[in-house]
Parts: sequence; structure tokens; C-alpha cells
Amino acid sequence: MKSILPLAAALSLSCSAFALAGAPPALVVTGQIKVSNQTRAGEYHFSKAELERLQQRTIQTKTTWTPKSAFSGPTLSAILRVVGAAGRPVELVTEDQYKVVIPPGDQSRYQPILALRINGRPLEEMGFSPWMMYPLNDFRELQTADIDAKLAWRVKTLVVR
Ligand SMILES: Nc1nc2c(c(=O)[nH]1)N[C@H]1C(S)=C(S)[C@@H](COP(=O)(O)O)O[C@H]1N2
Ligand SMILES: [Mo]
Repeated sequence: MKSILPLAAALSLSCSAFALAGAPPALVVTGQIKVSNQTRAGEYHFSKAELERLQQRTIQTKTTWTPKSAFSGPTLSAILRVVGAAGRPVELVTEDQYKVVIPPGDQSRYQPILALRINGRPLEEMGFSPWMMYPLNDFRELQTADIDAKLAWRVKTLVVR
């Protein structure tokens, strides 16, 4: 019993800290960023609400997994502008620790998004949010199986290189 008490105290402390801080971030950005909103420098946490307030884009496309659908969410460029990292390479890290790098050229040419919705419905409901999405239907060169590796879902962290 004696040994459980400090643990219980630590747990209630971390729970109240969690309650104060609110929901966990929808997206964490680290690495070579100029703007931080955390005590810890070099880290920016986006809430879902903040992601929804950024410049949104809708991409009409089919994917390997889905028929032609409307994907919407903030552009990767808009997210990077907030943290002062526009035009830098970015490594996406997903919930399941899958990693892929999105080069700057892709950001300007294709304006990919971190999709939050499919046909207006939250991708979160399906466990796919946010989902890196490119306008596959609009570019011939994106219509190869190679692009699938960039379409990471459940993106948790962006590491700016
Ligand atoms: N979260 C997450 N997204 C991911 C992956 C993954 O492992 N986890 N794999 C990527 C790769 S390498 C490809 S080719 C496609 C298809 O993955 P699948 O074959 O597992 O469907 O999803 C991409 N997105
Ligand atoms: Mo893959």
C-alpha cells in the first residue's frame, strides 16, 4: 500500500495536468522550425481546431484504396508556413512509426494536403486521420504505384529536415 501511494499521487498529478492542457495535439511538428508554441523550443503542437483554421484545399481523386472522393484539409505548405519552415523537406512519422520524406518540389508542384475529411466525413471516424493526400487524378506522373508510399495515414509528427 505504501508503495502505491506515490504512484497514485503521480497519476492524479499527470491526469490533472492533462486536463489542464486539454486534448492531445492532433499533429506535432519538430526539427528545423523557427516558430514554437511549446515551452520546449523547436516543437509546435497543432490542435485539430487549428489545423481546420488553416488554408484548406479539396482534392478530388481516387486512390488505391478509395474510389474518386473529395479529400479536404490544410495544405502541407500552410502548416509549414506557421512554423517558419516553408519549402523544407519534411519527414512524416505515423502512429505506427511508418516514415516517408516529402521533398520541397512536391509541395510547390502538387500542393498536397493533410486530409482530415473524405466527402465531408471525418477521416478520424475511420482511423485514417490525418492522411497525406496528393492530387493523383490531376497528374499523369502521380498515377503509379510509387506514389502510394507517400500517402501516409495517421500522421502523428512532421520532422522538418
Ligand atoms: N500509417 C501508415 N501509412 C502508410 C503505410 C504504413 O505502413 N503506415 N505504408 C505506406 C506504403 S509503403 C504504401 S505502398 C501504402 C500502401 O500500404 P499497404 O500496402 O500497407 O496498404 O501506404 C503507405 N501509407
Ligand atoms: Mo510501399
